[in-house]
Amino acid sequence: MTTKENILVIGACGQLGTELTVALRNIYGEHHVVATDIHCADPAFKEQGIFEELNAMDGKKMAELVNKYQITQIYHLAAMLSAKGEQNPLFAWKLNMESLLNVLEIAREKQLNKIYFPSSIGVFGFDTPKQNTPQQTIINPTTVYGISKQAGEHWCNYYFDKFGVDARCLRYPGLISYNALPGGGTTDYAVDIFYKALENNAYECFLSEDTYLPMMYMPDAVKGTLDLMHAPANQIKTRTGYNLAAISFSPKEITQAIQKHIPAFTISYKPDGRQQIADSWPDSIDDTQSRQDWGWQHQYNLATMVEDMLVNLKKKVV
Ligand code: AKB
Repeated sequence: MTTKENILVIGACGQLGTELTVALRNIYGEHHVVATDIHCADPAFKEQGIFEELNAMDGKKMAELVNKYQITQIYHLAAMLSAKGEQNPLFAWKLNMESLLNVLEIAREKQLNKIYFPSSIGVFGFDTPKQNTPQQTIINPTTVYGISKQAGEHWCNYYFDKFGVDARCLRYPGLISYNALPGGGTTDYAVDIFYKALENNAYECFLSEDTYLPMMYMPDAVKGTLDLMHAPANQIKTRTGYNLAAISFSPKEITQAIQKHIPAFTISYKPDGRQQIADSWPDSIDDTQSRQDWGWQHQYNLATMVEDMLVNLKKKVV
């Protein structure tokens, strides 16, 4: 791939950003990818390429960085997730919306080539069909996070329609990875469980045993994001959010999959406020449109994801 593009990643030190930034640097070259975040817990990450501190609500600094590095594309990953957002709803709304509007305005003014905005299964609510949730359906989110993602999808669509901004968007399920931790989501249990399985052989889960949720292993999420962003514009038929699916499982099922590798592992259940959020989300997602429009295919199933997580986490925590 040629390197005419210069890419700004906002929220680069988060769970997805950490891995997407590495993948983007591999494709475009380290001098063409500018990682930004409000703070970065891992000093080594800052050393791996260009890093700038950026509060995503600071539109002036964002514009300065776009000028400084002649940015042509923005991946806007900064957001407050579902569970944390419920603890501070007004700030979650402010952060999630102001940051996106900064990105969209800069994309319009400076005629950027493309922008990427991550949406989520959090847009769905209690009256959405729970099994194989279609792309176009009843969307009545129950969390501030979900409301901000639904509004964000529509802002992307608006900027595409009115100003021709090439904004692209995926509705991620819960993401599972071993490099960086998620922060403040409802699906976070599916990452925590691996750490506790390796550290203590026991995990207390904040969701009930039969709570099914759509999930995805990080290599698939990175691949899906890049496939969408690299697809020719005429293949992108949806400018709100594309459904994206891979695996669907319950805490009980992931426990059984982990027990194949760690037979002594046990789980107990103590549902908290996150149970209500999980209950409002789909069990599984129909992503036919992504598969048809731009060729989406996932690679990891529950068994292969669990095996790969354990192999890689063992190197980190044991
Ligand atoms: C969360 O749980 O809030 C996120 C999401 C599904 O968007 N992981």
